[in-house]
Amino acid sequence: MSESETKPGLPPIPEHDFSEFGEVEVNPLSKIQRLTGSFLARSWATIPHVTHHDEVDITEMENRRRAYNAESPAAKLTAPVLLAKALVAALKSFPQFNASLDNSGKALVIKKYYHVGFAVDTPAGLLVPVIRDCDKKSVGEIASELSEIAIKAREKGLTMAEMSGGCMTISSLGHIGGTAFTPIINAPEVAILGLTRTRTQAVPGPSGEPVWRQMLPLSLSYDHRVINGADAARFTGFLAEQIAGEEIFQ
Ligand code: CAO
Repeated sequence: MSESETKPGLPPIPEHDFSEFGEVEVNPLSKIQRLTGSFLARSWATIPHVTHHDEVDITEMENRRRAYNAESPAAKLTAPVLLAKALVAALKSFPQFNASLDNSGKALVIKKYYHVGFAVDTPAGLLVPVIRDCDKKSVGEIASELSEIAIKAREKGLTMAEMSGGCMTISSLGHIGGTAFTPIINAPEVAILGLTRTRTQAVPGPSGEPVWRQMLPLSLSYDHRVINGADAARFTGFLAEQIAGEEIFQ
Protein backbone atom coordinates (compact mmCIF):
# COMPACT_ATOMS: atom_id res chain seq x y z
CA MET A 1 0.00 0.00 0.00
CA SER A 2 1.57 3.35 -1.00
CA GLU A 3 1.72 6.42 1.31
CA SER A 4 -1.26 8.04 -0.42
CA GLU A 5 -3.51 4.97 -0.14
CA THR A 6 -5.77 4.31 2.81
CA LYS A 7 -7.17 0.82 3.41
CA PRO A 8 -7.95 -1.75 0.72
CA GLY A 9 -11.40 -0.95 -0.66
CA LEU A 10 -11.20 2.75 0.23
CA PRO A 11 -10.21 5.43 -2.27
CA PRO A 12 -6.75 6.96 -1.76
CA ILE A 13 -6.54 10.48 -0.32
CA PRO A 14 -6.04 12.68 -3.42
CA GLU A 15 -2.55 14.07 -3.92
CA HIS A 16 -2.35 17.86 -3.75
CA ASP A 17 0.10 20.45 -4.93
CA PHE A 18 -0.46 22.92 -2.11
CA SER A 19 1.71 25.56 -3.81
CA GLU A 20 -1.21 26.06 -6.20
CA PHE A 21 -3.09 27.65 -3.29
CA GLY A 22 -0.32 29.74 -1.72
CA GLU A 23 3.26 29.80 -0.46
CA VAL A 24 4.44 26.64 1.32
CA GLU A 25 7.60 25.20 2.89
CA VAL A 26 8.35 21.45 2.79
CA ASN A 27 10.17 19.94 5.79
CA PRO A 28 11.00 16.21 5.81
CA LEU A 29 9.71 14.24 8.79
CA SER A 30 12.41 12.96 11.15
CA LYS A 31 13.23 9.24 11.18
CA ILE A 32 11.57 8.97 14.60
CA GLN A 33 8.43 10.79 13.40
CA ARG A 34 8.14 8.42 10.42
CA LEU A 35 8.72 5.29 12.49
CA THR A 36 6.45 6.34 15.39
CA GLY A 37 3.83 7.55 12.92
CA SER A 38 3.70 4.15 11.22
CA PHE A 39 3.32 2.37 14.60
CA LEU A 40 0.57 4.78 15.71
CA ALA A 41 -1.28 4.41 12.39
CA ARG A 42 -1.07 0.60 12.69
CA SER A 43 -2.49 0.67 16.23
CA TRP A 44 -5.27 3.11 15.33
CA ALA A 45 -6.29 1.11 12.25
CA THR A 46 -6.18 -2.36 13.80
CA ILE A 47 -7.23 -1.99 17.46
CA PRO A 48 -10.83 -1.10 18.39
CA HIS A 49 -10.04 1.79 20.76
CA VAL A 50 -12.38 3.12 23.42
CA THR A 51 -11.29 5.93 25.76
CA HIS A 52 -12.74 6.02 29.27
CA HIS A 53 -12.50 9.44 30.97
CA ASP A 54 -12.48 9.88 34.73
CA GLU A 55 -11.01 12.22 37.32
CA VAL A 56 -9.40 11.34 40.61
CA ASP A 57 -8.98 13.35 43.80
CA ILE A 58 -5.22 13.79 44.33
CA THR A 59 -5.41 16.38 47.15
CA GLU A 60 -3.86 14.04 49.74
CA MET A 61 -1.36 12.68 47.20
CA GLU A 62 -0.23 16.24 46.45
CA ASN A 63 0.21 17.04 50.18
CA ARG A 64 2.29 13.89 50.62
CA ARG A 65 4.24 14.57 47.39
CA ARG A 66 5.18 18.09 48.52
CA ALA A 67 6.31 16.76 51.93
CA TYR A 68 8.33 13.97 50.24
CA ASN A 69 10.01 16.42 47.84
CA ALA A 70 10.85 18.82 50.69
CA GLU A 71 12.56 15.96 52.56
CA SER A 72 14.25 14.26 49.57
CA PRO A 73 14.95 16.92 46.92
CA ALA A 74 17.39 14.60 45.06
CA ALA A 75 14.67 12.43 43.47
CA LYS A 76 11.80 14.82 42.70
CA LEU A 77 8.46 13.06 42.59
CA THR A 78 5.90 14.10 39.98
CA ALA A 79 2.37 12.86 39.36
CA PRO A 80 3.27 10.39 36.54
CA VAL A 81 5.73 8.56 38.84
CA LEU A 82 3.11 8.12 41.57
CA LEU A 83 0.58 7.05 38.95
CA ALA A 84 3.06 4.36 37.85
CA LYS A 85 2.99 2.94 41.39
CA ALA A 86 -0.83 3.03 41.45
CA LEU A 87 -0.83 1.45 37.98
CA VAL A 88 1.27 -1.52 39.13
CA ALA A 89 -1.27 -2.24 41.89
CA ALA A 90 -4.10 -1.95 39.35
CA LEU A 91 -2.33 -4.29 36.88
CA LYS A 92 -2.03 -6.88 39.65
CA SER A 93 -5.75 -6.63 40.44
CA PHE A 94 -6.90 -6.45 36.80
CA PRO A 95 -4.59 -8.88 34.93
CA GLN A 96 -6.48 -8.46 31.64
CA PHE A 97 -4.80 -4.98 31.47
CA ASN A 98 -1.35 -6.56 31.96
CA ALA A 99 -1.77 -8.65 28.84
CA SER A 100 -1.26 -8.95 25.10
CA LEU A 101 -3.08 -10.97 22.48
CA ASP A 102 -0.84 -13.78 21.22
CA ASN A 103 0.24 -13.92 17.59
CA SER A 104 -2.84 -15.97 16.59
CA GLY A 105 -5.18 -13.46 18.26
CA LYS A 106 -6.92 -16.40 19.92
CA ALA A 107 -5.27 -16.33 23.36
CA LEU A 108 -4.40 -13.72 25.92
CA VAL A 109 -0.87 -13.71 27.32
CA ILE A 110 -1.00 -12.50 30.94
CA LYS A 111 2.28 -10.99 32.14
CA LYS A 112 3.66 -11.61 35.60
CA TYR A 113 6.09 -8.69 35.39
CA TYR A 114 5.35 -4.98 35.70
CA HIS A 115 7.25 -2.85 33.19
CA VAL A 116 5.77 0.65 32.65
CA GLY A 117 6.35 2.77 29.52
CA PHE A 118 6.39 6.60 29.68
CA ALA A 119 5.72 8.66 26.56
CA VAL A 120 8.47 11.28 26.30
CA ASP A 121 8.15 14.31 24.09
CA THR A 122 11.53 14.90 22.35
CA PRO A 123 12.55 17.46 19.70
CA ALA A 124 12.86 14.57 17.19
CA GLY A 125 9.45 13.06 18.03
CA LEU A 126 7.70 10.83 20.52
CA LEU A 127 9.70 8.08 22.29
CA VAL A 128 8.48 5.58 24.90
CA PRO A 129 11.20 4.33 27.28
CA VAL A 130 10.21 1.40 29.48
CA ILE A 131 11.04 1.29 33.19
CA ARG A 132 11.35 -2.35 34.20
CA ASP A 133 10.09 -4.05 37.35
CA CYS A 134 8.26 -1.04 38.77
CA ASP A 135 6.78 -3.37 41.42
CA LYS A 136 10.27 -3.95 42.83
CA LYS A 137 11.43 -0.31 42.73
CA SER A 138 10.71 2.52 45.16
CA VAL A 139 9.04 5.71 43.91
CA GLY A 140 12.38 7.46 44.38
CA GLU A 141 14.11 4.92 42.13
CA ILE A 142 11.39 5.22 39.46
CA ALA A 143 11.60 9.06 39.63
CA SER A 144 15.41 9.01 39.17
CA GLU A 145 15.21 6.47 36.34
CA LEU A 146 12.47 8.41 34.51
CA SER A 147 14.39 11.66 34.83
CA GLU A 148 17.61 10.05 33.48
CA ILE A 149 15.96 8.17 30.61
CA ALA A 150 13.86 11.23 29.57
CA ILE A 151 17.08 13.29 29.35
CA LYS A 152 18.77 10.51 27.34
CA ALA A 153 15.71 10.26 25.04
CA ARG A 154 15.81 14.01 24.39
CA GLU A 155 19.60 14.32 23.97
CA LYS A 156 20.76 11.04 22.42
CA GLY A 157 17.69 8.96 21.55
CA LEU A 158 16.96 5.44 22.81
CA THR A 159 17.71 1.90 21.68
CA MET A 160 14.86 -0.46 20.72
CA ALA A 161 15.74 -2.52 23.83
CA GLU A 162 15.07 0.53 26.03
CA MET A 163 11.61 0.89 24.44
CA SER A 164 10.61 -2.81 24.42
CA GLY A 165 8.74 -5.06 26.82
CA GLY A 166 6.31 -2.54 28.33
CA CYS A 167 3.10 -3.77 29.99
CA MET A 168 1.19 -0.49 29.84
CA THR A 169 2.16 3.09 28.96
CA ILE A 170 1.57 6.41 30.76
CA SER A 171 1.27 9.47 28.54
CA SER A 172 1.32 12.66 30.62
CA LEU A 173 0.43 16.08 29.25
CA GLY A 174 -0.15 17.38 32.80
CA HIS A 175 2.80 19.79 32.72
CA ILE A 176 1.40 21.38 29.54
CA GLY A 177 -2.40 21.40 29.91
CA GLY A 178 -5.58 19.90 28.52
CA THR A 179 -8.66 18.36 30.09
CA ALA A 180 -8.85 15.02 28.24
CA PHE A 181 -7.48 13.29 25.14
CA THR A 182 -7.46 9.95 23.34
CA PRO A 183 -4.05 8.31 23.76
CA ILE A 184 -3.29 5.65 21.13
CA ILE A 185 -2.49 2.19 22.51
CA ASN A 186 1.19 1.24 22.26
CA ALA A 187 0.66 -2.23 20.72
CA PRO A 188 1.07 -5.05 21.63
CA GLU A 189 -0.08 -3.52 24.95
CA VAL A 190 -3.86 -3.43 25.44
CA ALA A 191 -4.28 -0.14 27.32
CA ILE A 192 -2.67 3.25 27.84
CA LEU A 193 -3.26 5.82 30.59
CA GLY A 194 -3.33 9.51 29.63
CA LEU A 195 -2.98 12.31 32.21
CA THR A 196 -3.83 15.96 31.69
CA ARG A 197 -3.50 19.01 33.94
CA THR A 198 -4.64 18.85 37.56
CA ARG A 199 -7.35 21.41 38.33
CA THR A 200 -8.75 22.74 41.57
CA GLN A 201 -12.47 22.09 41.70
CA ALA A 202 -15.32 22.50 44.18
CA VAL A 203 -16.85 19.13 45.06
CA PRO A 204 -19.58 18.34 47.63
CA GLY A 205 -18.18 17.85 51.17
CA PRO A 206 -19.58 15.48 53.85
CA SER A 207 -22.61 17.74 54.52
CA GLY A 208 -23.05 18.76 50.92
CA GLU A 209 -21.08 21.99 51.34
CA PRO A 210 -18.59 22.79 48.54
CA VAL A 211 -14.96 21.92 49.31
CA TRP A 212 -11.98 22.66 47.06
CA ARG A 213 -10.10 19.55 45.88
CA GLN A 214 -7.33 18.93 43.36
CA MET A 215 -8.63 16.68 40.60
CA LEU A 216 -6.44 14.85 38.07
CA PRO A 217 -8.15 13.93 34.77
CA LEU A 218 -7.47 10.38 33.50
CA SER A 219 -7.99 9.24 29.89
CA LEU A 220 -7.75 5.46 29.68
CA SER A 221 -7.75 4.03 26.13
CA TYR A 222 -8.26 0.27 25.93
CA ASP A 223 -8.50 -2.52 23.36
CA HIS A 224 -12.19 -3.44 23.35
CA ARG A 225 -11.38 -6.96 22.14
CA VAL A 226 -9.75 -7.62 25.50
CA ILE A 227 -11.24 -5.12 27.96
CA ASN A 228 -14.86 -4.15 28.57
CA GLY A 229 -16.15 -0.71 29.52
CA ALA A 230 -17.11 -1.95 32.99
CA ASP A 231 -13.52 -3.18 33.55
CA ALA A 232 -12.21 0.24 32.54
CA ALA A 233 -14.55 2.05 34.96
CA ARG A 234 -13.50 -0.32 37.77
CA PHE A 235 -9.84 0.13 36.82
CA THR A 236 -9.89 3.94 37.17
CA GLY A 237 -11.95 3.60 40.39
CA PHE A 238 -9.22 1.30 41.74
CA LEU A 239 -6.54 3.80 40.69
CA ALA A 240 -8.43 6.49 42.66
CA GLU A 241 -8.34 4.29 45.79
CA GLN A 242 -4.61 3.65 45.39
CA ILE A 243 -3.91 7.34 44.87
CA ALA A 244 -5.74 8.24 48.08
CA GLY A 245 -3.51 5.87 50.09
CA GLU A 246 0.09 5.95 51.30
CA GLU A 247 1.31 2.73 49.64
CA ILE A 248 2.18 4.47 46.36
CA PHE A 249 4.93 6.36 48.22
CA GLN A 250 6.82 3.14 49.02
N1 CAO B 1 -0.95 18.68 36.48
C1 CAO B 1 -0.23 19.77 36.78
N2 CAO B 1 1.14 19.80 36.82
C2 CAO B 1 1.77 18.64 36.54
C3 CAO B 1 1.07 17.45 36.23
C4 CAO B 1 -0.33 17.50 36.22
N3 CAO B 1 -1.09 16.42 35.92
N4 CAO B 1 1.98 16.48 35.98
C5 CAO B 1 3.20 17.03 36.15
N5 CAO B 1 3.06 18.33 36.48
C6 CAO B 1 4.14 19.30 36.77
C7 CAO B 1 5.25 18.68 37.57
O1 CAO B 1 4.93 18.61 38.95
C8 CAO B 1 6.37 19.66 37.30
O2 CAO B 1 6.15 20.85 38.06
P1 CAO B 1 7.33 21.61 38.87
O3 CAO B 1 8.48 21.70 37.92
O4 CAO B 1 6.71 22.91 39.25
O5 CAO B 1 7.62 20.73 40.02
C9 CAO B 1 6.14 20.05 35.84
O6 CAO B 1 4.78 19.69 35.56
C10 CAO B 1 7.08 19.42 34.83
O7 CAO B 1 7.06 18.04 34.94
P2 CAO B 1 8.10 17.16 34.08
O8 CAO B 1 7.72 17.14 32.65
O9 CAO B 1 9.49 17.63 34.38
O10 CAO B 1 7.98 15.73 34.73
P3 CAO B 1 6.76 14.69 34.64
O11 CAO B 1 7.19 13.56 35.51
O12 CAO B 1 5.47 15.33 34.91
O13 CAO B 1 6.76 14.19 33.14
C11 CAO B 1 7.56 13.18 31.14
C12 CAO B 1 7.87 13.53 32.59
C13 CAO B 1 8.81 12.57 30.55
C14 CAO B 1 6.42 12.18 31.11
C15 CAO B 1 7.14 14.47 30.41
O14 CAO B 1 8.17 15.45 30.51
C16 CAO B 1 6.81 14.31 28.95
O15 CAO B 1 7.69 14.26 28.08
N6 CAO B 1 5.49 14.25 28.62
C17 CAO B 1 5.03 14.24 27.23
C18 CAO B 1 4.27 12.98 26.90
C19 CAO B 1 3.57 13.13 25.57
O16 CAO B 1 4.01 13.85 24.66
N7 CAO B 1 2.45 12.48 25.45
C20 CAO B 1 1.62 12.58 24.28
C21 CAO B 1 1.74 11.33 23.50
S1 CAO B 1 0.56 11.31 22.21
O17 CAO B 1 1.19 12.30 21.16
